[in-house]
Amino acid sequence: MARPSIQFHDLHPTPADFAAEVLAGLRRHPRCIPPKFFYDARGSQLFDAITATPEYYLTRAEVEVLTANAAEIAHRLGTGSLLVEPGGGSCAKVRILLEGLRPCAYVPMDISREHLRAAAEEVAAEFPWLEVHASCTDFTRAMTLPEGAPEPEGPRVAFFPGSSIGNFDPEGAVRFLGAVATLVGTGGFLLIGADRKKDKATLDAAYDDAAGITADFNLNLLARINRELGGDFALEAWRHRAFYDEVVGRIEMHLVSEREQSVRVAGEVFRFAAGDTIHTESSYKYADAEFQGLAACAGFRSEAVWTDSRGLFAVHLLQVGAPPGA
Ligand code: AVJ
Repeated sequence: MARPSIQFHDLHPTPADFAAEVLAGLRRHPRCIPPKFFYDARGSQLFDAITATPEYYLTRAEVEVLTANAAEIAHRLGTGSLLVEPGGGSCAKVRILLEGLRPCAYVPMDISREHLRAAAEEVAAEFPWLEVHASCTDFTRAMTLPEGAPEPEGPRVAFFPGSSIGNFDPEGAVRFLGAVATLVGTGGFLLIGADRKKDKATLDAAYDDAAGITADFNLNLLARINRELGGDFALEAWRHRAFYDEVVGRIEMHLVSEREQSVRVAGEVFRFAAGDTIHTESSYKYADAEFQGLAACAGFRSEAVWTDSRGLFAVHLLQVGAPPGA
């Protein structure tokens, strides 16, 4: 059972400055804190619990789509591809594709070093034929292939599941898609999950489950600030609010101050009136044609789009066309 361990490439990404970003976000109006800070150990657990709630359909729907279409996806991509997963720190959904796809190598990229290392080793153990080149990097700053990644016979393929694209505003999404297009090059592919627009009731419930797990996930941000930044948020004086804005086409999550209060974070005092909010997440929803339009702005054309049986969630296969003038 001896097999080479994974290749681990460490680009030593600069960790996010939690204190600086929280303070900057609390000084701003409207106040906001970036959603990337949800995912401490407790937040990651709570996110996993969200994906198991009856209301949060996204994960189940995407897994259904990938499972039902794994063979066709593999057929369209061919074997011997180089499969890259930006933010793929847990190597979870890619398992659905690996057996059929048989890529020449898999390159998960993530900023979270030990999480990435453990997940990469697990996937390598589970698929002994697979060459794994884990790359510790902040893909939002540097999306490059690690040195030593093989030159594939087949195409370069990026995989970005989960509707994580929804956390970007549309301009940011085009920028991200452009970086992916550059990474995979002309003829390269992107397989990406995007949650679809749908009725407000379904979306509101998905982000405000009856068991209150999404509320705990949102409020955990304040607990994290208290713990890590010497904050004194009174957790009982804050409430989770999530709603779908049908005009903008996005979920907004906020933390709402239940009363007038002042809060100290890292020595700085912030005053909140009753009803003031901190915007903690946006999650954009896209009609298929709308998403294809964004992708076109970044140089992709649509090869295929698959949805689940209820039509809730889309997985898009996009290919980089020849650059204009080529
Ligand atoms: C991980 C960003 C895709 O927006 O649906 C779930 C995060 N927030 N419930 C999403 C999330 C609240 C999730 N993404």
